[in-house]
Amino acid sequence: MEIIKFPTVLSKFGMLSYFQDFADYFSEIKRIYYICGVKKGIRRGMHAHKELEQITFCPYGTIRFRLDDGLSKEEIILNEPNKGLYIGKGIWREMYWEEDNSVLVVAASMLYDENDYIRDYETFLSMVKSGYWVRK
Ligand code: T46
Repeated sequence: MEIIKFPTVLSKFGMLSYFQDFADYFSEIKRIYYICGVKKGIRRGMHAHKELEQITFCPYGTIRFRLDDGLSKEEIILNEPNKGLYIGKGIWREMYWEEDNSVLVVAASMLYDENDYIRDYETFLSMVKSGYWVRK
């Protein structure tokens, strides 16, 4: 997990943020998806990924992430358009919509693959214990 501050250009016409140098995180963006039309109070996520790595940001609204590597838990609030969050493999995530219609954009290192999901928390914990992921 890492917070990323996107370079931002401010002018009287508004704010432009960009992110182009992602080689420190993963080699290629294979997929971009976004989640919108979500009401305040909704929780999404509740899964981990075997291999997928992602960079995510919230260009509009407020979304709270609860991240869990199986040993410790951390909460991150995404509420600024130029604040990104890198989520590595093997991290259990839950996302809480703190404002109606908050938007989540995600750049992903792999194509969509349901087999990469771990949707059962006990299975996730047993994979952590077995050393499935080498933690940095
Ligand atoms: C993640 C968090 C941050 C697809 O068909 N293609 C896709 O690229 C994605 C991401 C999802 N789907 C399907 C799979 C489900 O039938 O869309 C449905 C909703 O997916 P899910 O319940 O996994 O959505 P979230 O919001 O719980 O999780 C998503 C991503 O799936 C996940 O990788 O890390 O956002």
